[in-house]
Amino acid sequence: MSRFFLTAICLWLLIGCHHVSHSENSVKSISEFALIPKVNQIEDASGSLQIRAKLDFNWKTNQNEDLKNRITQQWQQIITDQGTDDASTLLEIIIDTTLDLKSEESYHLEIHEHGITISALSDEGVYRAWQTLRQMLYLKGEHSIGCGLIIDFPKYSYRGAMLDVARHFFSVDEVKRYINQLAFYKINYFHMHLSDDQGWRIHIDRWPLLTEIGGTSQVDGGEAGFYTQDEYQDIVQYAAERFITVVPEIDVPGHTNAALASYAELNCDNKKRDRYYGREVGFSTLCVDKEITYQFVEDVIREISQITPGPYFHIGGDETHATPEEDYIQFINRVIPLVGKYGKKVIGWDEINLGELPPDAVVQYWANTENAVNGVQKGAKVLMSPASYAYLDMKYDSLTPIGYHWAGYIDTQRAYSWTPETLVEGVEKENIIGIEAPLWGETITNSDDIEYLAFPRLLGYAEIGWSERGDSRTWDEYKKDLAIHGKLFEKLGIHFYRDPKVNWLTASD
Ligand code: TNX
Repeated sequence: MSRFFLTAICLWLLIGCHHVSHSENSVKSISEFALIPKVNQIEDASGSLQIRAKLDFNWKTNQNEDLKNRITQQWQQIITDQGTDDASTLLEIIIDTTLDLKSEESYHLEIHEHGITISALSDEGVYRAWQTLRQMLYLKGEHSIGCGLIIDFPKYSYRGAMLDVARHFFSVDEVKRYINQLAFYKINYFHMHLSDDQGWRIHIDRWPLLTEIGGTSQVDGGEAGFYTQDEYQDIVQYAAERFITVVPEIDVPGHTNAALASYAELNCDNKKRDRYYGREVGFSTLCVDKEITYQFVEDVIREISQITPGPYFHIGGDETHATPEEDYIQFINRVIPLVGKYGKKVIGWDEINLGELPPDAVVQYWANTENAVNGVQKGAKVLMSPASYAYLDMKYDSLTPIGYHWAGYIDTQRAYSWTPETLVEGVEKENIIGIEAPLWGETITNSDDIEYLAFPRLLGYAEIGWSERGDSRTWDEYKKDLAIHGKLFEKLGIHFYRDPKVNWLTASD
């Protein structure tokens, strides 16, 4: 009798298990998810987890109320099906500084049958893990996700995107929209090109005409603008909530017509320049022999540094065709220490290698390999932004309606097909802090334009910067995952370029 009973239980269990595993066939195992950037380690386990609209948070230590609320809100935006019962999904957060993880951004994300556990050294790791999980929630299809463990960490600590708000002004909301999109792909630095010949975009208390005059122009005219310091701080804060660090750039000594149009005394001949609405650059320079030039630069660096929590200040330094080389070196050598004086590390375009570089300087490589190598030899680090691979303002092909092609066409495949540490001989992995994708603004005027040029190429840069994939992931493999992100772009309302090399899926697929 009892034997019969046992057999019955066993049978029931067997059938039950069978039933579970049968329904699991349609549940995606975690290794099947099209995660971009590709996670570094992933292991499937048996079983699956039901995903419910209701979230049961268990934040073990140092609960970050703001982050918790945002995760809850975004969860509920994605999982709208309330179901009929009152069940919830458990999300457990463990922040433990003694965990054996490689960086603050590293995390473990475990899906088990009773819930989801994220462990990290800090909120930053939790946030990166949340982006992975967010992608899984969007892509899961079914109500369940297969069990398993993801162990993830960044290859490079700097994965940036630059937006040029000087050639065309972008509103605070447009900037935030882009920052929000960057966060989804684990970009962690946002570089703002805040001044150029065509416009000066941040208010400086000591030099108010910079924005009163210099803030009114942009390429081809139209309504330009600038950020008050409060607005800039609002952007910085918005980025910080997404664990993105803002890097402000004031481009000197060239690319300064907007400043030279605002203050006569910054010009060697004491004559104000006209405002500039064109595209060609390389004609302007601050007057390097005047003391007031350095007062000006110091005021600007001080005021912006005081409202910038991040470690970097970018001094531009590119294309100074109107500044004789000797003058340029003299200028750079006076300005670099000012950045240190206000507690920041200096970044400059690769031309700044001509100056004396402190050990924490960063040279942003964009075109000239000699400059980058020379920077390395002087002990600086390199930020990789090779124009012919990583410039988001390059056209995809000859039909792209906006953008330039002076560095060649960059389609989605080309944007993905380079490796920072093998690109320039003499610039090795240990010299590189990471990569950045600049988006210059001469030809773009609104969020649609930004997104059309950034998406889908940005995902490739995000992956190159984040994933320790070596050469193991080919374009053919990557493009399959990318195709699936077409669905996400649609859901998120991202106006992207449907590169014909990719078989895009749509939201209804
Ligand atoms: C070069 S890249 C520039 C920018 C232009 C860009 C257009 C660099 C450091 N300077 O001033 O906007 O080309 O692609």
